[in-house]
Amino acid sequence: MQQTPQTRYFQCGRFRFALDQRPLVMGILNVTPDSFSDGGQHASRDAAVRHAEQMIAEGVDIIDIGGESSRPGSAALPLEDELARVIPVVEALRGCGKPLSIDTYKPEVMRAALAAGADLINDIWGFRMPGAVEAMAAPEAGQAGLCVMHMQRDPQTMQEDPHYDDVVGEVADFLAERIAVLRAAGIDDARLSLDPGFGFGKTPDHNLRLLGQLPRMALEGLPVLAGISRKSTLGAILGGRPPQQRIAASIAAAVCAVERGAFIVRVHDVEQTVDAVKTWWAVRNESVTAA
Ligand code: 7PM
Repeated sequence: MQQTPQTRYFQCGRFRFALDQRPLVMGILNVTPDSFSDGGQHASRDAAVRHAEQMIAEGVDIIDIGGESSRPGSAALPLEDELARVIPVVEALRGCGKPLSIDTYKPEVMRAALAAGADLINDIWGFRMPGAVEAMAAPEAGQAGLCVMHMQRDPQTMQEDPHYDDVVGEVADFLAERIAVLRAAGIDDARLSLDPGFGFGKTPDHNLRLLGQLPRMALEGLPVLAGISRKSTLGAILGGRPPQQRIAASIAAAVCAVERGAFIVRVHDVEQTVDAVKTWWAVRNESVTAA
């Protein structure tokens, strides 16, 4: 369904965000087993809940829960392991007052997470796995949001000499094709967000071109999510700095993204990014009101 200008918003399960409000900060919550603890699943769940509580205190708008590392070259996590990591965290956090996003491409994880109370599914595969579109179009998915991300090739091979004739045009064409498929399945535009997938089958120059041209990702006026935090393009700009020393660069990149129309920035450093986005918003509005 097409939206009229008066009703433009991003529906994120139980939550609804007007697109003319301050851009949102999505905090990254990795749920990975702690190799130094013998507490197993409970230890990883409890550590994730503590990290989420810290991000909430820092002003996070959306919590993005991920159980599988999509690190370039990494192997896939078995379904049962991903479910065992992610679902207890959704159950523990569903009453936290913030929308819960699940970073997954597996339809079984989507369905289980939505049944457990997740509000948004963030899919690095852009809902291309068999059954993913159907999982999101099912009545059980309710009004859950979707983040449709572009990736060239797959996490194992994507960083082996990425090539495009026109990176911005090719990423936009991919996102347009996915929007068409999701609409045809009956999913409302209000549930959709788009993401060029920084670092997913792209060189640093591809990523910088996509960031510079970010307004071209806002197809049909849909909200754009940008995930640049601590990524290797920032390391390349800084002469090979490691991820923990890319925080100022990450904040600068987040401000560049919101300046170019991003509605959601996905970040590790919530406190600093919230301050930066509020400051950008106040300057944009020439007013401190409701920063
Ligand atoms: C290693 C490399 C570990 C890359 C983790 C990553 C995005 C995402 C990720 C993004 C959306 C990271 C990435 N990145 N989901 N999931 N957009 N929508 O740096 O850019 O967190 S994983």
